[in-house]
Amino acid sequence: MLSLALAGKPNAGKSTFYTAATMAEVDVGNYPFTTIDANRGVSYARTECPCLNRDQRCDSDNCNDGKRYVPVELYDVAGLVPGAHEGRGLGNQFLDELTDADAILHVVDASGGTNEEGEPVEVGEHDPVEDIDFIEDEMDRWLASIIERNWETVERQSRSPDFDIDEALGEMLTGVGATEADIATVLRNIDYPTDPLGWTDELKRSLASDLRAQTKPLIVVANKADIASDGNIERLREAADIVIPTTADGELALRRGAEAGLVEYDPGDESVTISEEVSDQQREGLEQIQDVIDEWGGTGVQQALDAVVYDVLDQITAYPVENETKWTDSKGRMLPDAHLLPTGSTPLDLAYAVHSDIGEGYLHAVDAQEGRRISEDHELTEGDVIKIVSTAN
Ligand SMILES: Nc1nc2c(ncn2[C@@H]2O[C@H](COP(=O)(O)OP(=O)(O)OP(=O)(O)O)[C@@H](O)[C@H]2O)c(=O)[nH]1
Ligand SMILES: [Mg+2]
Repeated sequence: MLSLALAGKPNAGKSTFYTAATMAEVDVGNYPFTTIDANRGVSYARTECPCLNRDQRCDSDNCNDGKRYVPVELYDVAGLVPGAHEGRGLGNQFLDELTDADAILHVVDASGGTNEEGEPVEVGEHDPVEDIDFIEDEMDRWLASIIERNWETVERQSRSPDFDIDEALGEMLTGVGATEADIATVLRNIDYPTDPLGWTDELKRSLASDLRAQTKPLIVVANKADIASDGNIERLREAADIVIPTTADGELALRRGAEAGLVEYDPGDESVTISEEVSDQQREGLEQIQDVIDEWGGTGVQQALDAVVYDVLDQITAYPVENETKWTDSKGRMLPDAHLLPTGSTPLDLAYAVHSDIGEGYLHAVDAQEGRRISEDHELTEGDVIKIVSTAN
């Protein structure tokens, strides 16, 4: 499963985002370092279910009238302050927790109501644009310090006659969550000596930051958009590539309201239907959230998850089925599973994602929407419904 981490300054709203996105109970408080141990849970990316192309909607628990929710792992870690790589705040422990994240949702308090350390100040007093770069900088320094610590080992290995710099770096960097492909991509773009003694500190640092950019892509969640000035949001948008104005608090209220039957709302919807039963005060609160939704196209929570999964990590959703006409599994359930795969994936990749045995016994695949066989190296696209024929099924 893809793994997404919520990172950012203390008090930015990470745990609120996490609670809204997973509906798990965690501590939320208006003081720094409310969260100490990472919370891990399941959240979802939203897409259009292929059942919309049929007369009948599917019966998956993760589909609501064609709104399909595909599971991803989300985790909420302790707040990070400048200097974390040197152990400030809860420092290094937090950074280590990012090792297995595929991407990072950087939660920023766009209202400027918390200072550099995450302590509450007057709304607008702190400039959130100043918060944008420090996470990447902290991660770069953290990675650089790991590389520095392990460099001696690489130097020692280089005395052996069959030493290979790429192999040695590969071994070292897989430990911080990089794949062989990541390492190859990064090394292709820098010029470096084959003798580890010839590497300058600057070169090691640029290896660290290139690797971070490759393995930890990031978007900015401009949270507390309900109380942030439009000017702040605009300036954040100028300062980073992908910025999603968000009210995590608002999303949480809507999800709880939906659970209690007070509103009709599915995560990611652009409108909310408020029941007659709410109190005047509840109605006022809900209407304020609707204002944020109208202004930014959603509360931002679902939009941020979708942006990371589909735009940043470039995933597609594929639906394996056993029956290519009914789109069902062996138990007759229609479109029971959805798999996220990187763009460019093939039916064989999908087979392996379902189960390694299915992949190993792969014979051929059928595109169930088109009703025709497709080759092993055919490139899958978003929403493909695929029957895999394998010796293992
Ligand atoms: N106005 C507003 N307040 C919010 C929003 N999201 C979170 N908050 C408030 O911000 C404060 C901090 O929220 P948390 O979710 O605990 O923040 P955190 O980033 O997990 O903080 P640490 O665990 O201390 O790092 C709480 O008082 C939340 O109610 C939002 O969208 N709008
Ligand atoms: Mg927290």
